[in-house]
Order: sequence, then C-alpha cells, then structure tokens
Amino acid sequence: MGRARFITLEGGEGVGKTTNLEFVERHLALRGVRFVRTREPGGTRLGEAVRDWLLGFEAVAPEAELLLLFAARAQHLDTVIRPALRSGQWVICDRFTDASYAYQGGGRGLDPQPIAFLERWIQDGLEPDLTLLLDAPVEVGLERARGRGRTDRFEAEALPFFARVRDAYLERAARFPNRIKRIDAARPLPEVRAEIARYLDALLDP
Ligand code: Z5A
Repeated sequence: MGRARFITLEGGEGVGKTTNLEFVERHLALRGVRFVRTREPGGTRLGEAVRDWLLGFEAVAPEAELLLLFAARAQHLDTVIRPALRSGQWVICDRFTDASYAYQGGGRGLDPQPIAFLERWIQDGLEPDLTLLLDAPVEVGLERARGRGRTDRFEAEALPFFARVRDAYLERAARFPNRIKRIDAARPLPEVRAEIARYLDALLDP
C-alpha cells in the first residue's frame, strides 16, 4: 500500500464535505487503510478554540483571522498530522490551506503573498497528496447549508463573498491539477461518490 497519504476535502458551504468524508472513511476502511480523520479549523484543543472564535459572531480582522488559522494549523501539524503520517496512518482532513487561499484570499480579499509565506513556513514542504474539491454553484451549496437551519459567521456572508471563494478554489484547482481534483458536487450523491472512489483507488493502487 506504500506510504501514508494526506487527503483533504475542500469546497464552499453545503457542497457536501461532511457527507462525503463519511464515504471516504468507509471506502478506506474497506480497503484496510488505517487513518485519522480531522478538520480545520479544529483537530486540537487550540484548533477547536480558534474554530469557536472564528465561527462565532464577534468581529475579527481578516489578518487576525488568517494568523489564527495558521496558528491552529501549526499546532495541528505538529501534534496530529505529522505524527499520524509518521506512524503510517493516513490523514483525512476536512479543509486545509486551500481554504485559507479561498476564504481569506478570495473571500476576504487578503494578499495571497502572506498566505504563501505562512504556508511555506508552517508546512515546510508538507502538502496534501490529494485534495478533493467539491464544487457546486454557490446557490446550490447555500440552499443545502441553510436547509440545516443553523448559521455561523461565514455562512452569514453575502453571495458575492461565496462567489469569490468559489473562484479562488477553481483557480487553485487549475494551478495544481495533479493534486486538486475538482468534483461536480451538484450531481446526485452516488455519482459524486463514484468519482471520489476512483481518485482514492488511484492513490491506493498507483
Ligand atoms: N475556514 C477558513 O475561512 N479558512 C481556513 O483556512 C479554514 C476554514 C480551514 C468552517 O468550515 C469555516 O471555516 C468555513 C471556512 C472557514 N466556512 N464556513 N461556514 P466547515 O467545513 O465546518 O463549514 P462548512 O463549509 O459550512 O461545512 P459544512 O457545514 O459541514 O458543510 P458541508 O460539509 O460541505 O455539507 P454537508 O453538511 O455534508 O451537506 C449539506 C447538506 O447537503 C446535507 O443535508 C447533505 O445531505 C446534502 N447533500 C450533500 N451532498 C449532496 C448531493 N450531492 N446531493 C444532494 N444533497 C446533498
């Protein structure tokens, strides 16, 4: 099976990350893969505290938001992601640095250069092996997300914010086609899952 792999799931609100993460877990478990499932922001006590702050409704400056996310990411890499990979366990992570480019860069309009600097510094060359980008028109995702009846600080943003987030994700996918696989998440779930399974199988049996 080779070395442990690092898989991330990305996309705008309500595209189905959580739903499809469960599918990824089942698929890997059936193939006998040992893995850790985690998320960003989150995955550690510090990360969960940052998550509470950022998803809450207190105003946070965009720069502070970016720095908090990378502070949480540093802790996450140090105490969860790198140790798991070193011990031979795969890591499946709900969002990672592509989300910082999409939300803080695209959505909030921050310069991508400081993001790239933080990425180089904190990750020191560690990149996901595979990023599944679940992509759907903004209206489709928002309708699904809002159907769940709860809203956080990001979900309360206006439509143009989510359009910028989506554009930034698509730009990243065009720039890193070997790593980031765009999946049309507006399709019925069985079709989305069949495509995800193909990408996972390609990692398992290169
Ligand atoms: N954030 C950031 O700004 N910068 C960063 O660097 C990082 C994060 C790492 C928290 O993320 C916030 O953090 C996020 C960006 C910011 N913004 N927000 N909000 P999150 O991942 O926790 O939040 P989220 O995007 O809202 O994820 P979610 O709420 O869990 O949504 P989801 O996982 O994409 O969707 P879901 O719950 O799986 O599906 C939604 C509904 O649609 C559900 O009823 C499903 O049954 C249904 N569904 C899913 N797929 C389908 C299909 N194919 N057909 C029909 N129905 C479907």
